[in-house]
Amino acid sequence: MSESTFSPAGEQNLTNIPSKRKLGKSLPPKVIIKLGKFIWTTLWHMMMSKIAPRNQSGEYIRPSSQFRNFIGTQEGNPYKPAAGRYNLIVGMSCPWAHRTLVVRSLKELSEAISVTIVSPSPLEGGWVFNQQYEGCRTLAEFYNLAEPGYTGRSTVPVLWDKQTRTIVNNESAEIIVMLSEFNEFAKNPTLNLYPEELKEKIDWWNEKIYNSVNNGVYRCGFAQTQEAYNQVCDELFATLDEIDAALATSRYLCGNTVTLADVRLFTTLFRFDIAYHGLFKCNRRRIQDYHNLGPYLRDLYQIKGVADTCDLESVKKDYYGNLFPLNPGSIIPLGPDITYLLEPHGRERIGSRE
Ligand SMILES: N[C@@H](CCC(=O)N[C@@H](CS)C(=O)NCC(=O)O)C(=O)O
Repeated sequence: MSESTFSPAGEQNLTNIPSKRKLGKSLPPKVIIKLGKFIWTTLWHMMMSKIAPRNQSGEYIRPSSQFRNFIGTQEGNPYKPAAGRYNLIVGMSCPWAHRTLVVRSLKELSEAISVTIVSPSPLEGGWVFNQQYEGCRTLAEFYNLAEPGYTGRSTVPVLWDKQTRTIVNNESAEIIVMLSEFNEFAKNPTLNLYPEELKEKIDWWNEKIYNSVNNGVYRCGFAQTQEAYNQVCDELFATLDEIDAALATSRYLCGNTVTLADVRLFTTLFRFDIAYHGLFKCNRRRIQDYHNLGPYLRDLYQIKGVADTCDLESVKKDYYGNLFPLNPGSIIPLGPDITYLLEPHGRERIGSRE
């Protein structure tokens, strides 16, 4: 809304308010706008600095994850692979947690690795367990149980070791590597999402996709200056254009086989038209309007087990309802209808999935 279109909409209702309180009537619109803008902008920056630390030019800087142990069979490693020992804590709206669910589903690890779901609490400003877990109500309490005095972010996903009661790892990029090597307990052990011969290519895509796309959408949404937003939005769409071009001749990012690079891209693409396009102002184009990215998203969505990990309602509710500084009214949009994700994708013509 521009300043010139401002009209105190509640003016008629003010007639029942004692005259001393008719602030809206006594102050000229210009003053109300200036005052409102000043108060809101100051509050907005204060709140944004809590949810989204920024650098000097107003660009969002994502804090790094702090629990970085690996599950493995090496001597001396206390975290040995085992069925029933580890638990994944996830929020259904979170794209980083979603990656771990996709890998767990593709590798058919649901009997070996359990899942606990947390939901965001707008009042507490963090995740809370749907049912108490390890005696904790909030994820912040849980992080403190794992590491007393912990003051970092209490993020999902978390890979929890029930045996030693410690957080093994809270970095999704590493958890998905660990899970894809859990073959002994997987019902789909032959699927290799990180094959040796493709590692270099997967890592190359990963780096590009993390900065400009996975984190790029957040950098757009959390930018605190116009310049920072312009720059990251350009970078995001330049990368999406580049990926779209690559997908013209390659069924998946690294050929005819699905890899961790696709998993990482998928969870951001799934949320793009639903939340990032509107709430994060990533609106130069929708994914479904891309010539190759749209069908590619449908292709991945239709792989057995993937759609079950996608929770449209949580994505809408959590992004629009909980990121207060970006959507103060917390109105959750009715759309989009995502049944198009089930339409034929036609990607077989590029190559058959291996
Ligand atoms: N680097 C982490 C990032 C995870 C992350 O930022 N998760 C968000 C939800 S989408 C979160 O839990 N945020 C809570 C907070 O920052 O307090 C990963 O990839 O695992």
